[in-house]
Amino acid sequence: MDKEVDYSLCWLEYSKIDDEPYREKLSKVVKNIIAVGQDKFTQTAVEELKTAVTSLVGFEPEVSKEALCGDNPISGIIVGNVTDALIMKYISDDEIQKLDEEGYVIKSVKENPGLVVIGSKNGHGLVYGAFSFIKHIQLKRDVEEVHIIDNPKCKLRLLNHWDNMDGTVERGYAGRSIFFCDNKVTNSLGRIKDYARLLSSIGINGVVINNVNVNKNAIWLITPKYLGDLAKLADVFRQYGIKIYLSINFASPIYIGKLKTADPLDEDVIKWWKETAKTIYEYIPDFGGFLVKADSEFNPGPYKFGRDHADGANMLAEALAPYGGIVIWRCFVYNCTQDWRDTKTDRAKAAYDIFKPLDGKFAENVVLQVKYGPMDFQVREPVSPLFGGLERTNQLIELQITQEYTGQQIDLCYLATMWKEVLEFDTYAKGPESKVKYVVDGTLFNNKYSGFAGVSNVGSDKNWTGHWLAQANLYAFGMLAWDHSFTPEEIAREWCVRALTNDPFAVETIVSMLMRSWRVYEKYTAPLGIGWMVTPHTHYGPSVDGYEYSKWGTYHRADTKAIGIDRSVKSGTGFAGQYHRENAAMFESMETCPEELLLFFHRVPYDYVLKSGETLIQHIYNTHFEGAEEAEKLKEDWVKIKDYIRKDIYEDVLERFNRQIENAKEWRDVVNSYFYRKTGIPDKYGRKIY
Ligand code: GCV
Repeated sequence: MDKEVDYSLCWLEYSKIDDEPYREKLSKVVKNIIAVGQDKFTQTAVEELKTAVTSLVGFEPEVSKEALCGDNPISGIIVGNVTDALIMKYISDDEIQKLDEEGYVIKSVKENPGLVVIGSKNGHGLVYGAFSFIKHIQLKRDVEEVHIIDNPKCKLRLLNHWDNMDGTVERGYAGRSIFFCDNKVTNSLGRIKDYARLLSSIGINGVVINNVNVNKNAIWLITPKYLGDLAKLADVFRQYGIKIYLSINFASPIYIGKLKTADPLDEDVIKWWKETAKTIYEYIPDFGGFLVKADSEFNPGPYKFGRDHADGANMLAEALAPYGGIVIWRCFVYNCTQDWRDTKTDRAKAAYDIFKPLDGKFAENVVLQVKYGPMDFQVREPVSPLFGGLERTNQLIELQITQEYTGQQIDLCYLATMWKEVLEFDTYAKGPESKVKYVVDGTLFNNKYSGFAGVSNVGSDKNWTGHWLAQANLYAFGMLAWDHSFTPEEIAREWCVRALTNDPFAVETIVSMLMRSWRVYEKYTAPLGIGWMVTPHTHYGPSVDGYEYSKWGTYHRADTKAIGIDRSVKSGTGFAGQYHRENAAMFESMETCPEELLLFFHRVPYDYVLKSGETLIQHIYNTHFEGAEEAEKLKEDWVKIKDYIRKDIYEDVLERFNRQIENAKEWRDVVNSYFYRKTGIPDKYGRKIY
């Protein structure tokens, strides 16, 4: 595949399979590809299989069409729709019944050894099926007896890019935007195609390409000024089953339409959005829809016009409905000009207070996008009470793949372990087993739209994600969005074999490093769920009081006796009461509150004894010493596998670990000194604090 600049293809890099007996077996199957249909998805699937086989096995397979293959092909991969006669010959009605719209079957034919069939109900499924088979052979799985029937669990599997048109990426740690440069849409479509391939191979079916903070030129993306160029991007993505979406500015009718208002109930405003939608769909017939950050962090929204979020979202939804588009409306709404002296206002409560009363009032093509926690992507937060709280509203979970608060792709932090805990959280909305995963896959409340939105960690860097190992987060996001039953460990292992090395010792070492990295990061940063304590604005490195006297609603309120926020119903802000009964009771009391969230829910004296038998202050010291040591251990492990890793990757990652170790020490010393000075209580093990 032609590349304009040098960059990695991550898990689609395809180096030749070194296991000869396996390659030989495989060669029999992959020497022919029989493409039943002629549509663009079949072409994509065939092209991908051909590229992969050529590199993995070492020869170019023959591609033939239905007419040439006759009734009884000897061996090869048949790719086609389940309604095609040739495919129907091998795939039973029963199997077809099990397929959803985007699902696929991969099956070796018993009566015809050496023949593998990939079938799906629609084109997207065929592309997913092709990528799945490629994964199958990269992982050297059996090709003689393969039988996979797979469907995505969630309908929407989206990436949000916080890319600005000047080429910067808000909270981006991997270089510049791959979509925009100098206020223009990129014409480097080769890289976009490779991006589409990577995303499609992990099941992503939509990308929002611009930042949710929509300013300046980006406001005009929804106009013909940019739509022609965007249509070219959409063409590339379409080929891989991915739709493009745009973030919009709610006040666009004023900025672009020269109207006096953007009031969602104003006739002219309604008309303006309808015309805008019509124009967009003329350029991009399968445009996904709008993502909206409204009345949030200085972005305009319906409040400005005396309306609520349902009024705003539904008006836009009506404009998109004739074309099948959706409105994704973010719930990240809170008072960002709070007085820190005000102890009654609790930012954690805001989203639920605002959106719960609107439950059931949104149009059927509106989806609410809810950050996993009630604050803002901290290393540890409770699950947002909107999951399980919203019972009659479509919803997406918003996860942050980009490591804004989790080490900025300098520090290693594999986020799948955190996401998995979030997904496994039981909301009790309909009794036990009402887990977040069943909210976001739409089954708990029978939603028309639901799924995952991940804030992308991708940029123009050679390795796409800044830290090579941060590719694992992108990979894991796609895998979990496709099927939340995957374990973080199996995802890490798969990614590692596909993208880095297949040496068993190296693989197990890297998997272990990934699996412990979130906890390591948590240990040396803010303790027990209190969050923040980061350097203001940049959000990397420690500043314990950095956000303490700010307007952002992000306080730990440490004094000489205690730290934490009382969010109980009995004596605090009442946030704990936003959960269903079982969880409300659990969070309400210090004794039953999970300890990792203790300071999020409670104000705790430093001499409070934790379940480990250590006091709170001692726990803070211990975890910070441990975290810094464990960061060094990550580097030591990496050094051990030097011989199994490509030299440039090895060196790049080593450099990141050196920086991580410095960061961890800085955190350890700043946090420990802060609490030692506040409390005057020494470390019982007599370690040097500063
Ligand atoms: C895109 C946090 C980040 C902002 C981000 C915002 C959001 O506040 O620091 O950079 O803005 O979340 O999610 O909208």
